[in-house]
Amino acid sequence: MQVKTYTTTPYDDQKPGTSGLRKKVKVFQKPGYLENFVQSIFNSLENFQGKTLVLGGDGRFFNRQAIQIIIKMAAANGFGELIIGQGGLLSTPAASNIIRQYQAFGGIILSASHNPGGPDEDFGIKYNVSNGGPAPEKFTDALYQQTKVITSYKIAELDDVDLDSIGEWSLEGLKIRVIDSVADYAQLMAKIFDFELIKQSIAAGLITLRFDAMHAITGPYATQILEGMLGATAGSVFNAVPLEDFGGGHPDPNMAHAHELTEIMFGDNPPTLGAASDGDGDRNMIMGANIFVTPSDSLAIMAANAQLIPAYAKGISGVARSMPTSQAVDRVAQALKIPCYETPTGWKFFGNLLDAGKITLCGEESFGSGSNHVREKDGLWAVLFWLNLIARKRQSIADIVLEHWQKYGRDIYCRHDYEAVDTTIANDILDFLRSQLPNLQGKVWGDYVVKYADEFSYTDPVDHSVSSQQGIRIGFSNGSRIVFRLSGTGTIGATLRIYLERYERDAQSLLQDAQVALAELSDIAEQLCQVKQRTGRTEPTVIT
Ligand code: G16
Repeated sequence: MQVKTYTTTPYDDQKPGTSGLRKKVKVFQKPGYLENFVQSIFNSLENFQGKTLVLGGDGRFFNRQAIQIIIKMAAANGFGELIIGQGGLLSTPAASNIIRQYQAFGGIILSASHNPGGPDEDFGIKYNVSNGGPAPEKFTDALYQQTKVITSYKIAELDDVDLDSIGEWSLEGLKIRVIDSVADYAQLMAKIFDFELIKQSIAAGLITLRFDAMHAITGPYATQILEGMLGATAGSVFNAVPLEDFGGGHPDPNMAHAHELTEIMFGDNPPTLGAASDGDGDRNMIMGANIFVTPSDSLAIMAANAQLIPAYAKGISGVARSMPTSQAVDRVAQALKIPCYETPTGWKFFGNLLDAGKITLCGEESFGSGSNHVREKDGLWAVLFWLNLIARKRQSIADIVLEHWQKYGRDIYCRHDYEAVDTTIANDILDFLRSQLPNLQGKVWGDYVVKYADEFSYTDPVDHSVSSQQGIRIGFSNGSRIVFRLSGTGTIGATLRIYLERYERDAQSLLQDAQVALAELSDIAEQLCQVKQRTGRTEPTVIT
């Protein structure tokens, strides 16, 4: 195999964020930009010669070109085998499964998740390790150091690989396997859930559903599983064809962006379940007829009912949630007498807990939930969980949620995002918040008395690594919380996220509108961070 070494100079902006490196496509198209990052990944790895690398992405613009470049770089650097999703497509959870199932050394996943796609939009790349999960911070820190000192990268002189034909062949000593992107994942789902029961419930008309694939990666997965294997009516999955620009949409499954689904679920004759997934298939939104289930509630309800699902029938060992996720699941864990871990934002922080068997289920407010079946959050898995749950309980989603609140109380929750804020202003806001922390305890706003105010720091219970500066928490004596942090996934300026949470136990108040119930906390948040005053904005860019 002919290998060419190209000299290069470092780019200074290749620090991975919450989930890999995300930038505008135009940035990735700069000479050597992608190559520098990929070579830096390889330079941070050891003992991979002759081993297997999994490759796939969410199909967004630049996916195919990037995959051809990475194939040649992986070959030049000494990988022995590449497993690639057909068409260069693999959802993030499917890629995680392939890494585990085929015992690969690791995988490169190309995605900017829920961010828009197209020539002027976003692209992303991340490395997953042999457990199938995102590389831990120790690795991404080392990788960042490599990007700062890189001087050359290697590319094998090979023809482009035919990504569209399933098969196996050898290319000058390198084994290449192009696999069906959906088949292994679909089989895994059939092992976890009671497909027969769901199928019967759908056939009997007890369950109807609509799934918005948002022209993103889950289209083929959802069509095969929901319509093909479970018998949902043709067309139940809509926006099902993955497009390089997601049809011009923003593939983020929330009520702001999945508005078509939202209209169906709050319209006449809504189906039993409505769901959506994101660009790379790891996020999910769950809706019932006239109800939106917050991701934090969804996690809590899953934990409370896990024993109804075949794979979790013997019980769950523990649960985890990211720090800004509501405390709803904590209450379930307490009732089940199992541990509940609070981790920083980022799925990578669940990996050690899952590997060590300390938790079975985990989730985040950012529309992500998952279990020990893979090491990524999994959008379609969550949808199947809810379908299995409805089929077992024979209740509507609204009734399941209400019953849960009646038993555990409700953590009324929402997140306010201020996007594309000038980075200096955003950093000043965080500094301003930090400066107030020592004096906040005991401060009173009406019913809200500050119990604690701190900056979240996490010590991993398995490898004892410490992650500090993971968000500012203000906790109140009535159980309410306000959390502030800057997003690690945006590509323009900074995104300030404000997470609001209020606990309600009173049966008469369970059904309140979240925005109304959280209005006072939102005012307190503004007094604390002054985002409106400092940016001149009058309201958040997105409320989820
Ligand atoms: C990624 C991470 C999640 C995180 C989310 C939002 O999700 O995997 O763990 O919660 O970003 O992060 P941030 O608040 O820093 O923007 P995804 O779906 O974008 O890959």
